[in-house]
Amino acid sequence: MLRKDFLWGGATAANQFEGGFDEGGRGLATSDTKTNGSKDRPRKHSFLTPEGNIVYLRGSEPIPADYRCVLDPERYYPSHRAVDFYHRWREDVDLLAEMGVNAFRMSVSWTRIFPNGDDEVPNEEGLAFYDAVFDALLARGIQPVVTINHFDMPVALSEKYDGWLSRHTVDAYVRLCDVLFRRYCGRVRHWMTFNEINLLRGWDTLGVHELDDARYQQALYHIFVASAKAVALGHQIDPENHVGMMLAAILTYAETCNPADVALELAVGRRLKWLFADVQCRGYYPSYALRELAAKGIELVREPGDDEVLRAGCVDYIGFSYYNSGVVTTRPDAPRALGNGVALAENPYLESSAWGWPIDPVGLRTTLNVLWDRYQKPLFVVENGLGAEDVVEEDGSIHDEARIDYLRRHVAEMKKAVDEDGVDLMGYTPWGVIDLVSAGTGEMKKRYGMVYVDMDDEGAGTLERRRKDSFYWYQRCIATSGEVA
Ligand code: BGP
Repeated sequence: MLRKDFLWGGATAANQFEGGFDEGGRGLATSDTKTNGSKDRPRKHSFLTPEGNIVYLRGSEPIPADYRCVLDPERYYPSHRAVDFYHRWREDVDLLAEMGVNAFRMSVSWTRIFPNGDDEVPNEEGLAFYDAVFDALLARGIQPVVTINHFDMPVALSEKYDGWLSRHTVDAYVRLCDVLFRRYCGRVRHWMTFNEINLLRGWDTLGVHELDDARYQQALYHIFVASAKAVALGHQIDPENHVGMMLAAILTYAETCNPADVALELAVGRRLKWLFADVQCRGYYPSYALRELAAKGIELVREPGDDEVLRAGCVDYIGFSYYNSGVVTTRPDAPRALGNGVALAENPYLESSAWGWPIDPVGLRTTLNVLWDRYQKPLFVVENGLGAEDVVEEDGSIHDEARIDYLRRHVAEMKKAVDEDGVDLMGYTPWGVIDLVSAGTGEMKKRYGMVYVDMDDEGAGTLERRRKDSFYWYQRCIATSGEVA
């Protein structure tokens, strides 16, 4: 049986959902300089070169230190209006309430609260916006579940301090947390420090120029320290706070029982996810990671007391996203399959979404078991769902059978993990419950929602909200505690 206080909800992120990018005193974030794209056309950031030209680079490319952020008036940047939650939150909260959820996962926009990331005083207008949203949710019996940092950062911190490469950013982040924990004390009880901490790999999420492996490892170390400090602070300010981590839980299978495939799967798993969960759940770097750093000749710059900080900042729970699994193989010519954050080898036993992500509901049950066995911490599925195109019928209805099928099968496996395997599961918040901009491609047509938003890939549309068939399915799913699955 699911817990009595099981959280049924939906998940979003500010840079994909909120909009109002230059309103209410908000400052520029790295996500604001990211264009839209498609499956075959990657999203890029616009920069101004010292010669005064605008150039476009992917967040994963090393960005020269003397490039400045710039907005190109000719281009469409999806984060600027996103789906306009900033102005439509009342209607959206009503829709969530009608759906029957008791939790709503959203992130705060750092630059709405500290426009430069580290201003002397927080921006009252930004804080008041989240006051209003949280109060409206709570009035409808919906608990806010807040991701403190989801895939963006203040441009000012990147330009002045090289983002997470600097210890200054740790202090700025902890100050943000301090303001959030105090202001929303008693109203927000569930927090996550960093979204998909194992996928923070480019300029947009790290703010680091000239990124290479050594600089990445240092930035990551700072993020671990910042997260640990946030956990301890959250507990100190309100012992009722649950402060969790958020992992892209990419389940990997070895392609064959060839010991070389199995050994490679172990190594890939460590690099892809275990390092991040090990540090955040156990409070120290695992030996395999220390050996790897030493072998590469990377020496992390640490401050006295950091070890204690990491140990004292173990997370209360593991929030994770689960969309697909992937296959690891030593065969160099194995065909690749796309997936959340990383492309691995194809799995002939699975079908894929229209965006090429393998669909593996049983893998969710496996993932829950593996995480539970390894850490014995409460788990929270904070993202799951099918990115698919929707067709609006003439009468306005949307028959998203494939999405219902995906969700139904995943909920069924999730329940088995609880009922038959004894996993401790806190809740389920499927991704993009109200349609929002895709993080990977910046498209609007890659939809996850149960509520349709009338907007296309270039930002045109009325933004009107419409209930899909999955809306009514999820309503029944929640009402029956997942039985309709
Ligand atoms: C995760 C992110 C989300 C989200 C989701 C779906 O990686 O936490 O922000 O967008 O994946 O990915 P996409 O939007 O690329 O389909």
